[in-house]
Parts: sequence; C-alpha cells; structure tokens
Amino acid sequence: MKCKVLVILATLLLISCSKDSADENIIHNKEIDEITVGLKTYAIEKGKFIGNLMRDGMFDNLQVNNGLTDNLLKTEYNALVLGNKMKMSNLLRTRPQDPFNIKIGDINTANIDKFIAYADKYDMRKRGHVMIWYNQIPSWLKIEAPEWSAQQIYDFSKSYILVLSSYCKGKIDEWDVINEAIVNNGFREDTWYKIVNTQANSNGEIGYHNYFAYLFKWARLGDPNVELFYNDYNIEAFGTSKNNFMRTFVKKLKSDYSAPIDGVGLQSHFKINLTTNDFISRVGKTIDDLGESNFIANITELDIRICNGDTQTLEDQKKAYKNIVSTAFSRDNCKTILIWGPSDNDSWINSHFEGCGQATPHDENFNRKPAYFGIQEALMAL
Ligand code: 9MR
Repeated sequence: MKCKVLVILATLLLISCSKDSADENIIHNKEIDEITVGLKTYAIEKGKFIGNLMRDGMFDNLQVNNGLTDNLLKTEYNALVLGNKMKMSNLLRTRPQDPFNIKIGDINTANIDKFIAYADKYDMRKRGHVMIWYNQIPSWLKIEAPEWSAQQIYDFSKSYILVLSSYCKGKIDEWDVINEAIVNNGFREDTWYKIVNTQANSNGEIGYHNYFAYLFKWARLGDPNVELFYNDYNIEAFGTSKNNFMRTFVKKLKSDYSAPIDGVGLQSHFKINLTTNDFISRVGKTIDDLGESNFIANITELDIRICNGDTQTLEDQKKAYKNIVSTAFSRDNCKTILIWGPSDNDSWINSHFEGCGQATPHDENFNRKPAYFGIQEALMAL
C-alpha cells in the first residue's frame, strides 16, 4: 500500500515537473524570439538592408560594453560600415615610400580584413567608408599635399583608389568614393586636393568635375561590380541650394564625364525639429528625382538628435524614424538605410553637439526605444 502511494506521488511529481519545464520552454523561446527577431528579419523579407556602424571602441575590442553592442549589431542589422577605421587617416597612417605609386603593402589591410570577417560572419552587406575625403587624412599628407602639383594629386589618388578597390574586389558591396565635396551651392575649397581646380594635370585637364570623374573610374577599374557612391550631408531635402547643386553635379558627372557613379548617399543627420512631414516628403522627392536618372539613393548615416530646448519627445522621434524609413524604403531605388550609432551610449552626437543626444533607436542601456519600434513598424508595413 505504502509503495502504491509512493508511486502515485512520484508520478504526480513527474507530471508537474514536465509541465513546469514546458512553461519554462515557452518563456525561454519567447525570450530568444525577442532577442533574435531583429530589424533585419523584416528588412530581409522586403529585400532591403538595414544597417549600423561599428565604432572604434568595438572594433578594438569586439566584446566592449560586455558584448551588448556586438549582440545588438549582429541581431538587429544586415548591413555594416566602420565609423572611422577605413578612413585614410587609418588606412594610410604611415607615409608610403612613394606616395604617387602606392602599393598594397602601404595600406593597413588588417582593418579591412577585420571588418569583412565580422560582417561576413553575420551575412551583412558591407559599406566601404571612405576613399577620398577632405577630412580625417594622415598627418603626413596634411603637411605634404599643399606642396603637390595637380598631377601629383591625381597620381596619389589614382594609386590609392586602385590598390584599395582591387584589394576589396568582391568583398565590399558599396564604396563612398568621394565624401562631402560640396558646401552650399559650390564645391568645398578648403581641401588637400583643391589644386586640381586651379592647375591642369599633365593631360591638360582641370577642374573638380574632371578629378571626381576619375575617382569613380579608378574605383570601377579595381572592382567592376562594386556600387559607387557620392556621399554628403544636408543634401536630403529636395530644393535647397546644396540639394540642387548635388543633383546637378552627380548627373553631370555621369552624363558629361562618363563617371561610373551608381548612387548618392544621403547621410541624414537630422535634428528632431527639422523632421516635419513636409521635410521628409522632400527627402522622398530627392530619391525620386535621382531615381529618374537611374541613381540609387541610400540613407547612409541616419540619426535624429534631440537637443536642449526641443519640445519634441521620444514619441515624436518614433514618428520621425518611422516616416523616414517608410518614405525612403517605399522607393525601389533606396535599398539600404544605415543608422550612425548602435545606441545612445555610443553615438557621435554626444561628443559633437553640445546639449544634444538620444539620437539612435537604442537607449544608453542598449534597450529598444520608441524610435526602434517606429523603424520596425515601417519595415513591417512595406
Ligand atoms: O562617427 C565619426 C566620428 O567618430 C568622428 O569623430 C568624426 C570625425 O569627423 O566622423 C564621424 O563620422 C562622420 C562620417 O565619417 C562622415 N559624415 C559625418 C559623420 C559624423 O561626423
């Protein structure tokens, strides 16, 4: 009799244990779902790329922030760019023996390799940032370039781009060939390459258009299949003087100079009070206008900062993120949106704009903000 009671008790215990563990499984699976169903799940379904950047801290130590940034990047995003580590200041830090005939050995390819390995591990689209930029150049170039002739600027740029583009052939999906060359309604003049506009090269060619067109041709020569971009800020909304100048410039580059330029990167560093419906619909108009001339128009550095004095809330920021993502992605010629900062804990805004912050979709503790759900809703509704 005693034995029977014991068997019944043991069976009951077993049943209740296995029920508990089934409940635990459900909870556990839900947690896994919440962790693994990132924004990219929705983007992939719609044939789009949603990305973010890897900052220097994480690049140097992939497990920075207790691995939270790493987890966020690989869970949420299917596109990646490096914040600084592929800029010329990092890739060409040491002066090459002959700066007019750069060899692959002169370039810090370890940075490129590390980027590619990480992105490939998680099936991410890879954005190369950046080949030619007036800013973040090596200190030796800052000293020497002002003494160079136009032909020397051409030789330096050609050998750098050719070597870089060939090294990354088939590994990088899209490159910023030239970044931030426009100021208001003209070309930027305070650059290390400005001599190309006032002095002819040895072919007798002169002017920014000619130089920029060659940059694209060299990049294409190194990799026939990579997508090549002009990238800039404050060019997003249709009809401003910088926007008008940019659209005329890229079209001219393609039609009059046969530059193999595939698209424009609209950086999109927005301040919250700028992001009205009218402003965002004008961004849509820019994408359409570029599309009519067969240009891709990607959003390449999106963040929406809130500053002291702004009356807008995180809910307003959600609406703005949702609006820009659905406006851009509803256009076929916008394929990629990259956000410039994994979380409010590691966004460049904090150190560059006094009194501003909260610019990204994840908060200081890497938790999803309303902005995150705005992006998610926009992706789901595509
Ligand atoms: O995110 C970059 C930041 O860490 C650097 O301090 C800064 C220096 O200029 O560059 C930031 O990235 C810029 C990008 O390369 C080009 N567009 C503007 C970005 C924000 O300044």
